[in-house]
Amino acid sequence: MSASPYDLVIRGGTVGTAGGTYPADVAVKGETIVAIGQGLPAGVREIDASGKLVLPGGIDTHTHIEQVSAGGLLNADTFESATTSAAFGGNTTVVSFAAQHRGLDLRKVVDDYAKLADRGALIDYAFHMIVANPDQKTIETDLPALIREGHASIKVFMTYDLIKVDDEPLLDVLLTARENRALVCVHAENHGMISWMGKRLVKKGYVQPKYHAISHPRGSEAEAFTRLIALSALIDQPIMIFHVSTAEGAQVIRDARAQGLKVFAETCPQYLFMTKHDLDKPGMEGAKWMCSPPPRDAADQEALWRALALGDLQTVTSDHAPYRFDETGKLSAGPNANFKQIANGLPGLEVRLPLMFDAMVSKGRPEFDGRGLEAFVNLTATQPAQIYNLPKKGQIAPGFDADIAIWEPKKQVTITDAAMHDLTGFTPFAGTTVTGWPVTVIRRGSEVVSDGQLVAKAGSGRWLKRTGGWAAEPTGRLTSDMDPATNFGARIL
Ligand code: DUC
Ligand code: ZN
Ligand code: ZN
Repeated sequence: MSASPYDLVIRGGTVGTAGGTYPADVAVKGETIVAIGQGLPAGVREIDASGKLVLPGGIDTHTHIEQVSAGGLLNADTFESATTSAAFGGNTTVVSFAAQHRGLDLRKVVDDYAKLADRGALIDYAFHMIVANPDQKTIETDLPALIREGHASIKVFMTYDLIKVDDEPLLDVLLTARENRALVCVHAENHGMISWMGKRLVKKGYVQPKYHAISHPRGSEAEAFTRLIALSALIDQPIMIFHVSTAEGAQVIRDARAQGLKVFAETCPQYLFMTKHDLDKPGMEGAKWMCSPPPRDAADQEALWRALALGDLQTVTSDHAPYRFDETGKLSAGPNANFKQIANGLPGLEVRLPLMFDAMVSKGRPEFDGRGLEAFVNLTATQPAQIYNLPKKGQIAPGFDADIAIWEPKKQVTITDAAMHDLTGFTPFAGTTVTGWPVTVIRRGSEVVSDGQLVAKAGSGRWLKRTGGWAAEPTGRLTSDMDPATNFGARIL
């Protein structure tokens, strides 16, 4: 009898891809998907997926894991706890941050985070390099070398006193990214507006968590997006705008893309399912809903859903930023801290996909015109892989990594603090009931979660080297400011 050609066959399920949904078996050899079809020969191992959806594992491209904040606060998760939580939520890849702070050497920072992830991660991972110290060594030596070594994305902040990068060094970062073929991700809010509002509010005694939402004016987002887009267009460098929260911000992105600019953008569940009113809770409770930018209004939620359906926004990430509701996290400045002293961020790795699946597939958000499942896969796995240069991820197709989440589409789950596998201790989505949950999660052909049980070991995740191409080419069009033909022959780029 000949040996089976397949190590694993996932049999009898419905395969969901960005392009369509159809019944099929999926065969895996080693770490790779090798065949898709009906009635495939038996594999060495078989998983019965009848009645279930077989989807690409989720890719969460904005997660803060085991990260030290600019203020010196270590967040609650380790790579082991965060990636365990991610896997229970149907993910097989995360991109987190190697966070440089002022005065730190970027190469050492990247090495340190790489060691932590190598030891702890259960699913595959990559890093965005946060640049907060754009000195000559970082810009001219470390960034080019690290990009060449496979760290193909950079993150910068336009706000936050201790890490913000002003326009001129931001241009340096954008140019270095262009010359070395990396994507630049940006936290874009107008620093002056936020800082001024925050000081005024606190001085007048408006200190509860709900005033955090007021301290980030809606216009601070559109202003920073517009400025950032002008900076990136000047040197024709693709950008990714993180966590879009307002209708006006989404419109700025739509207009830029309509001009053919290489502007990508994401939003997050907190902006699709929460509003600023969630911060209005007794005492300090509202701190659990505090993130930056803050959740906005119901009309913004609707605008963001439309922007997702229109393709103006291409990914939905968690912006998982786990701070416990105690003195190690949110309340590190004491139980009566003002909102400026409370760490921003909320956990979301485990619930990002179920929340989106429930809205787009189970409840069938009308914007997606009956193609909610395809759009869900596209926004949470396929496009993230394409934009961030992960060529073997994000699709169920022969030749791709066998990163697969098997979903029970009718399983009802009420989200609770206790059920989460991260170390934050709470979820702002507690009490929400969703329909649809991933029950088995496979990473490169090996189960990480099997029928709701964790079976993978810490350290089995792998660093994803992102080289050999640039997922987001510049437009190739120079602005008149940079075109030698219109500026007395000067070659600035
Ligand atoms: N906002 C960020 O920009 N990062 C972490 C968490 C948050 O709320
Ligand atoms: Zn941010
Ligand atoms: Zn973030």
